[in-house]
Amino acid sequence: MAKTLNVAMIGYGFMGRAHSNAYRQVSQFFDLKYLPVLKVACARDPEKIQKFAENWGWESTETDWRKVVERKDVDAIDIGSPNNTHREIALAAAAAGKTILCEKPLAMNLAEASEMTEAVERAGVANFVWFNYRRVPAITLAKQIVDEGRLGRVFHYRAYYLQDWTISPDLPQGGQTLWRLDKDVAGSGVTGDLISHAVDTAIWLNGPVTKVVGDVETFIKERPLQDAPDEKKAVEIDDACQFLCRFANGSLGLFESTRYARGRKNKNGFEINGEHASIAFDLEDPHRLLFFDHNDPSHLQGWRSIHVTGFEHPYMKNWWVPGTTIGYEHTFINSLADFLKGLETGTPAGPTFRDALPTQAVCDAVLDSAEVGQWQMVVPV
Ligand code: SOE
Repeated sequence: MAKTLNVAMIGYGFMGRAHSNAYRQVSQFFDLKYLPVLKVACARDPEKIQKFAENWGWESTETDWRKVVERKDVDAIDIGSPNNTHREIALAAAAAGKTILCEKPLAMNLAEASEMTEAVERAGVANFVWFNYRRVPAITLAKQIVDEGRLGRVFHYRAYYLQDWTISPDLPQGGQTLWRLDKDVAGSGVTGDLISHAVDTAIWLNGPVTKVVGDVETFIKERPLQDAPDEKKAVEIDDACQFLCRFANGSLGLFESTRYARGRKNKNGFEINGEHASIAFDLEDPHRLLFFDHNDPSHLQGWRSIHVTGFEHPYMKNWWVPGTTIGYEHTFINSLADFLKGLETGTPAGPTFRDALPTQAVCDAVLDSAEVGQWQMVVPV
């Protein structure tokens, strides 16, 4: 018997759209007991949320998230609003006994993330963080290869996440679309927004990070406000962030992230070098996983470029026929499918709020390290 899960979507920006699309499609492509119902979409602007709801098929709208949390006909709250709202909404939703799906980064900092984690665990509500890149089939395949022990001892983990959309000094900060540049709303710059993705993937593939030493830079020191273009405000977010780290398995880590890499729109990738094999992935070529296996006969050794589109590859049997491809939006649909399967089986899909804490702890430690100019131990969580 199918069970409905009445969802409330808070926020209607980029992630509101990505999540709405997932709710609409997941039941068509995955065989699941829980069927999401697009119950209510919420944002402060009544006209914009109405238009959004009509476009995506949400049954109703609200302009106050507190009303949404109180609604008896809502089972799950999806927090897709800016980072500085995550904590308050999550605490209220947990107290109301709602299932919670939260956009990344989980919170503005580790203290908030820990409070949110305690709240969902105390309330016993299902919870999930949308670190969607785990569900790129090629990245999930990398996890399978690691779990199969094919790498042996890992020596190096290298990751980058590069964009270029904030290079212009005329780009304003704040407001509805540029809040990612305002520290009061975003918490941090590329550290929370981009490197957090790379760290989530890294911890998932290579285990906990124990210590970090990082550096950050704000290239443009002042920007106009989106809502008051004649006014300027100091920019306090990190425009670029790089750090070295140590993993608990002894491997060395190297991470780089920036919004100032001209020509790089969303270049997110990593390479892992192990004793027996190496793996490399780049989101600009999302269907391919590169794999080098030292166990191959020596005259045949070389990097294999696996086209991750076969029925034997993660998620792909739910989509089209082998060799055809899927896109960015499917990473959200795959994530939602796993989350709903977790509700069904009682084994929660990760990352739960607790699973996301180590990422938050690494991001905080990197920012602390950049401030004091020294290695920082990562708070064990
Ligand atoms: C920033 O530009 C951003 O939209 C992030 O917020 C997303 O998490 C990332 O996946 C794409 O880039």
